[in-house]
Amino acid sequence: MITLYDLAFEEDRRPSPFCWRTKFSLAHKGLDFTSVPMGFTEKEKIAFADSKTVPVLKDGEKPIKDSWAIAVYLDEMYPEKLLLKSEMGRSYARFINGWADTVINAALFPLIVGDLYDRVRPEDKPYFAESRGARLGTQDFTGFQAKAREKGLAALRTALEPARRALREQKFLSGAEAAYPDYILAGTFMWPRTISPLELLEPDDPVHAWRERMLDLFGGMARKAKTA
Ligand SMILES: N[C@@H](CCC(=O)N[C@@H](CS)C(=O)NCC(=O)O)C(=O)O
Repeated sequence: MITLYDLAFEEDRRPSPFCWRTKFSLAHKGLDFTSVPMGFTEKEKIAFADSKTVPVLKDGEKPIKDSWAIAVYLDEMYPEKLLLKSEMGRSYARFINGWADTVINAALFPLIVGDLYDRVRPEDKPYFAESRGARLGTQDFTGFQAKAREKGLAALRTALEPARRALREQKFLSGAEAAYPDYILAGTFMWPRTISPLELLEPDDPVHAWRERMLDLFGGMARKAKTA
């Protein structure tokens, strides 16, 4: 039995971009799993994996932490439909992983931090305010978000240009079919989708059409998730 520990917000919203990478990966492999919701301040739930972050996966008795390590593990244990195909595929996915973490997620966070704060579980608000406040240098998340959106939305769209160029030529980042590079970026888009009314993309953007395709995968798994 596979269990996924997944970050939960108010009204059982599931915004974690890293957990979405794993949910797409499990669906890609057709693996059933049980999802255990946890708030920021319920870290005792994932102590067995020696982790302070989610996703954490428990496969039988084996704990695996970190979304990238989980993808590697799933390919090793369930090689039927690979997430990280060839050596070059794996290197490409590693590059996309770093790009999403350090460029795209970093550009997106200031644009949605106020909406995140509004929807975090009440019992997690002090933790969120302190940890994210220290990162941003303020706990006025609404004001910070409004200011960030003045220029930040255009900057984010520009930062997405490498994906846009690829998606003009091919259906998915991974080619004709989706694989882990797509799940990484799709996970990023699930973050705002589940907690913020902000629309990030123009309707004629190839990234927008790709995002629709990602929402449709696996019987509309991601589309069915609670939105803002
Ligand atoms: N490198 C990790 C990052 C995971 C991560 O940062 N997860 C966030 C949720 S989106 C988390 O658990 N944060 C806990 C906290 O801030 O206390 C991965 O890819 O799994």
